Amino acid sequence: MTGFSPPRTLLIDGAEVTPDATMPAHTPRDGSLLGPVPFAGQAEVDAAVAAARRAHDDGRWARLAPAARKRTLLRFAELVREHTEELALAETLDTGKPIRESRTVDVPSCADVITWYAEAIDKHYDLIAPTGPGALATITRRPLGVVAAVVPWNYPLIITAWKIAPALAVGNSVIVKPAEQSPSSALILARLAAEAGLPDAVFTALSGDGPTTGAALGRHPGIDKIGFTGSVEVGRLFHRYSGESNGKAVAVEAGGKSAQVVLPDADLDAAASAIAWGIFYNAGQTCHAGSRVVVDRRVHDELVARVVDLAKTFTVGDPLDEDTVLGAIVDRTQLDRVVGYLDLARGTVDVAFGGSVLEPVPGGTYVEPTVLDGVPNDSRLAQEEIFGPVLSVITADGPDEAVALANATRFELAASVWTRDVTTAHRVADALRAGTVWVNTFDAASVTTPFGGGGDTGGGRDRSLAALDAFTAPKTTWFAL
Ligand code: TXE
Repeated sequence: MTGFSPPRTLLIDGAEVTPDATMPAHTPRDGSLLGPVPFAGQAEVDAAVAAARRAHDDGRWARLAPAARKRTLLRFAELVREHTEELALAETLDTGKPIRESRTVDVPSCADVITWYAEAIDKHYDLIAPTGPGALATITRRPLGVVAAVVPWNYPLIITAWKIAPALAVGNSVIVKPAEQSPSSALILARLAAEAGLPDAVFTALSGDGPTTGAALGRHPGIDKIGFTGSVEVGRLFHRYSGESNGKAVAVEAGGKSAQVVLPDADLDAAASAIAWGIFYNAGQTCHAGSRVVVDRRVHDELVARVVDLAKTFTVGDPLDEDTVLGAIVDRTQLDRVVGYLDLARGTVDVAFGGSVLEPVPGGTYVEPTVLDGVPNDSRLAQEEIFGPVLSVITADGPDEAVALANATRFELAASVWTRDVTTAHRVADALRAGTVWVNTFDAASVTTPFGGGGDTGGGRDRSLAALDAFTAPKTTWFAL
C-alpha cells in the first residue's frame, strides 16, 4: 500500500553485497511484511571490519583536514534532509511511530546532529600541557580507529546520529548495527553517506540480529569501541564480550525509570501536560520516559485528574495518519511485555485510565494510554522499565520523601521537579540522582547537552562535545627543548 520496501543489499567497502541470509521485516502498523532485509553474519561483519580498518589505516578519512571532513558531513546532513519523506516513511513503518513525528522530529534531528558535529570539528582545539620550561607536551585527540554503534528501535535515526556523527567527525571508521525491528533507516543512511562522498568503508550499516550480528561486533578483535543503547542485559553482555575479546571500550545507555516529582506549589497544568507527553510520546518507548510520577499527597487528586483528562486526548491511531499522536508498539514481543505489566496492574493498583490493547489498524500492535495510581514504589510496576504508554503514580509526603522515592530506582537517567520555589528547585534538583534533571519542564533536549546516566542505565554519554571526546584517545607528544 505504501510502496515502501527496505533496501535489499548491504554496502561493504563500496560494493553492493547480498548476504546469503535475509530476515523478514514486519511493520507493527498492521503486522504485514515489508520485505526481506539483508542479514549480516560473521562473514559480512569480518569483511566490514577489515575494510573499516584499512580505511582507517590509510588515512583516507582520519587524516583529512577537519574542514574537509566537515564539508562531507554537511553534505551528508543535507542529503538526509532531502530524503526526509523516504526516511520518515521507513522509520514509521519499521517502528510504528506517527509519521508526523518521524518527519518533524526524527529525520530533522538526525540531520541537525550530523550538522552540529560537522560544524564543531574544525573549531575543536587540542591542548598544550603546562609542563613548564624545558619541554613542550602537546595533547592531541586521535580517533580510536574502528568504532561500532549497536542501536535500538525506539529512535533509530536519532540514536544512530548521536553515535555516528561524533565518531565520524573525529575521524573514526564507523559500523552501525540497527535493531532487527528497524533496519531500514540505517541502510538508507549508509547510501546517503556514500553519495555525500564519505570514502568507502568509512561508514557501514550492517542489518542483522543481536545474538549473531551484534555479538560478532561485540566480540570482534578489530573494533576499538562499541557505543550501545538498549536493554540492561545486553549492555552487560557487551562488557562481557569486550572482556572476552580485545578489551574494547564499551559505552552503554540502558534506559531508565525516570521520576517527575510534583510538589504542592507546582503549576499543575504545566506539570500534567509534561507528564502526559513525557510518558505517551513514542508510546512510552523512550529511554528517559517519565514513567513514574512522585506527587505530594496534597495535590495528588488534582494532578491525577488533569493527567487522566489529557490521557483521553492521546488517540491511538494509524501511524500513517497525519493526525495520530500515539502510534504502535514496536512488535508483538514488546506488546506482550507491556500487556504482562497491565495484567499485573489489574487487581493490585488503581487503573485510573486505559489499560487495554487496541487495534486501530487490524493486525497491528497498540496499547491505550494508561495511568496507574496508588503504585507502591517498590513494586515491579514502579521499578521495571515497561517501555509502553503506562504511567505509575506514587504518592509522597513532603519533598524529602519525594526525593527519596524518586531516587529509589536502579536507573539514573533522568528526573524532573515541579515547584515555583527557587530554593526548593535547587535543593531537589541537586538531590535527584540522574544524568539529567529538568526543573519545571520535561524532555527539553539539545545536542549541546550530554545525555546518559549511571547505575543500571550505564555510564555512556551521547551528545555535546563530551561525545566527540568519547570517540578519541588523547595522545601526548613530548618534545625535549
Ligand atoms: O533490547 P535489546 P530489546 C529496553 C526496554 C525494552 C527492553 C528490551 O525496556 O523493553 O530493553 O528491548 C542488540 N548481543 N530498551 O529486546 O535486546 C539488538 O539487535 C549483541 C531500552 O529490543 O537490548 C539491538 O540492536 N547485541 C532502550 C540492540 O541490541 C544484541 C531501547 C538493543 O536490543 C544482543 C531499547 C546480543 N545478544 C530497549 N541481543 C533504551 N535505552 O532506550 C540484542 N542485541
